[in-house]
Amino acid sequence: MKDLLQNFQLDGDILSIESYGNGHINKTFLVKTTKDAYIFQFVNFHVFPNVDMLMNNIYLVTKHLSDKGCRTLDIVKTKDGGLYLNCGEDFFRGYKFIDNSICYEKLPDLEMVKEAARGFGQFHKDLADIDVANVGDVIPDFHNTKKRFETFEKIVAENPRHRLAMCRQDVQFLESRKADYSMIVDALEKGEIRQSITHNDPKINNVAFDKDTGKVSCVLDLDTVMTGTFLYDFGDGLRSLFTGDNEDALDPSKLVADLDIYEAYLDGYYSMMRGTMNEKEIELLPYSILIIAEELALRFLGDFINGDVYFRADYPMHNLVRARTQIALANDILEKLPKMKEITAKIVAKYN
Ligand code: ADP
Ligand code: GN1
Ligand code: MG
Repeated sequence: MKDLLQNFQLDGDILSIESYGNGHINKTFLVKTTKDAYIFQFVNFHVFPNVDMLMNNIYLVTKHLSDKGCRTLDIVKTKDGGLYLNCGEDFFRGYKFIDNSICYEKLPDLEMVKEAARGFGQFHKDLADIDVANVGDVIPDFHNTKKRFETFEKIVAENPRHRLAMCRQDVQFLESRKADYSMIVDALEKGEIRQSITHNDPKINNVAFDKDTGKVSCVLDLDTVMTGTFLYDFGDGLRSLFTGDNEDALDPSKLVADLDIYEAYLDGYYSMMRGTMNEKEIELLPYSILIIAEELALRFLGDFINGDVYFRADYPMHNLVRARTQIALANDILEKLPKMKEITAKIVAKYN
C-alpha cells in the first residue's frame, strides 16, 4: 500500500496505515501522515464496473456541496491529477479524513437520531438543484425493488449452490410479500412521487458527526449517489438505526422497530423537508422502511443462494444470517405499521 500511496498528493510522510470501518463493499484504511489523516479505499470493480462514472459523480456532488459552503468529502488526487488509481480487481482512491469527526454503528441517544435525520434532510435539500442529467446511474435499478425480486426469483430457480434447502421458509416469506415491492416503484413510474438525487446507502455509519458538538459534519460514502426517491433514503436510514450494530445478529428476536427512534428520525427529517412532500410521499413514509428491509433481505438471501458473490461474507452462513435479520425486522415493522402511521400524522401536523 505504501507504494500505491506514493502516487497520491499526500501532505507529510506516512506514519501508519490501518484497516478501518465496517463496510460490506469497500476495503477501507486510515492513513496517518506527519501532517494529516486520510481515508483510502479499494473499491471493487465487480460492484462498480463504471469507475469513471462513479468518481465523476462524486466529483460533481462534492463540488456542488463545497461551492455552497457545505462540508463534504474531499477527494485526494493522484500526482498526475486523476481521481483514482487502477489496480487489478479494484480501484484505489482517497479522501481527506473529516476533521474531528466520529462515525457510529449505533447512535447513543434520540437527539442524535434527530440530528442524523436533519443531516440527511439537509443533504437532500443541498442537492435539490444539482443538474440531474450530469449524475450517472452507477448501479442501474439499485433500488428498483420489483427488479430485485425478479433477480431473486431467477437465482432461486437456478439454485446454483444447492443452498435452497437451508432457506425455504425465508424464500417463502419474501415471495409472500410480493405486493409490497411495487408500491414505491409504481408510484415513481406514475409520477405520483418525485425523482431527485439521493444517497441510496444512508446507513448510519455513513454519517460523520463532530466529536465535540455532536452535530452532523457531513454525509459520507457517496458511491451510490444517483437519481432515486428520497423515500428509499428515509427508509434505509431508519432500517440501519433499527438494526444498529446487530445487522449480523444471530438472535433475530433482538431486532425491533423502535417507535421512539421512528418518531425522532421522522421529526428531524420532516423538519427539514416540510413543504416539499406531497400526500403520496407522506403516505409511503412508514412503508419505505418495510420495503427497504425486504429489499435488503432479497439481496442478502439471493447472494447466499448464489454463493456469496456480492457482499463480503466472513463465514459460510453470513449472508443467510443477514437476510434473517432483515426478515425479523420486516415482521416487526409489519406489526407496528398502524402505530407508525399515527406517529407520521402527528409529526406532519406538528410542522404544518
Ligand atoms: P463502505 O462503502 O465499505 O461502507 P465507506 O466509504 O462508508 O465504505 O467507509 C467505511 C467507513 O470509513 C465509514 O463508515 C466511516 O466510518 C469511515 N470513513 C469513510 N470516509 C471517511 C472520511 N472521509 N473521514 C472520516 N471517516 C471516513
Ligand atoms: C452495503 O457499502 P455499505 O456497507 O455501506 C450496500 C448497501 C446495503 C448495506 C447493508 C453498494 O453498504 O446497499 O444496504 O451494505 N452497498 C452497496 O448493510 O451495495
Ligand atoms: Mg459505508
